[in-house]
Amino acid sequence: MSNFMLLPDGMRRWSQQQGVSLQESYQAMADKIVEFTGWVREEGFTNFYIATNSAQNYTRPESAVTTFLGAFNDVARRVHGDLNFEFSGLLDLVPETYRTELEELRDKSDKESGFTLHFVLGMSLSQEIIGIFNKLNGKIPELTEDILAAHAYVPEPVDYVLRTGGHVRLSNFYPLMSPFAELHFSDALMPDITREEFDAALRDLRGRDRRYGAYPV
Ligand code: GPP
Ligand code: MG
Repeated sequence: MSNFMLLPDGMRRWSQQQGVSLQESYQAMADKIVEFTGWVREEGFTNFYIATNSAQNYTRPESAVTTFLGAFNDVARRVHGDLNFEFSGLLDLVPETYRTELEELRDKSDKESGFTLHFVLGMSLSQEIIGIFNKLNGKIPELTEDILAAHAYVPEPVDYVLRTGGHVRLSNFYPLMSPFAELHFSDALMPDITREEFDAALRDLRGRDRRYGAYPV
C-alpha cells in the first residue's frame, strides 16, 4: 500500500498569467485534478490525498473561499462514481452546503474500488492536535499513537507529497502521522502540470534512499 499527497497551488498566479478569472483558473485546476487522479491511480497508489485548503485559507475574501470550495466539490462530483471518496479536516470551517454535498458524494462513492481519493479540508497541525485532545480529554487514560492515528486528518503515513506552484514550504499542510514523507516541489502552477512533470517528480521521489531514521543497511 502506498499513499500520495498533492498540494495544488498557483491558481491565483495562473489566473493573472492567463488573464482569466479566479473562477476559470480553479476550473482549470479541477480539470487537471481529475486527470491527475487517473495518473496517481495508474501508478498503483492506494490512497490519494489532496490538501484542498488550510485553516488560514478561510481568511481570504468570501468569494475566493467559495471559488476554491466549489472547484473541489466539482472534482468530487465528477470522480466519485469510479472510486472511494473520503474527506476529513477542520470541518467546522466548511460551510454546510459544501459539507453536505461532500457527505452525499462520499456515501454514494464506490467503496469497493480499491482506490481512495481523500480531501483534507482546513488543514492545521496545531488545530488538529487541539481537536483530538479536546475530543478525548477525560475519556481515555492516555494518548497512544494508535489513538492519534485513528483521529488524525490523514490516518496512515503518506509516502510522497508533491506541491505545485514553486513555493518550498508546507503552509500547514503537514500530515500528522507521516514523519518520513518524501517531499517534492514542482515549479509548475497546478493547471499547467503535465504527465511528464508528474513522471519526473515520481522518478525523483521513488529514487530516494528512505531510511526512516535508521542507519543504511
Ligand atoms: C491555491 O492557489 C490555493 C488553494 C486552493 C488553497 C490550498 C493551497 C495549497 C497549497 C494546497 P492560490 O490561490 O494560493 O494561488 P497562488 O499560489 O498563485 O497565490
Ligand atoms: Mg498559493
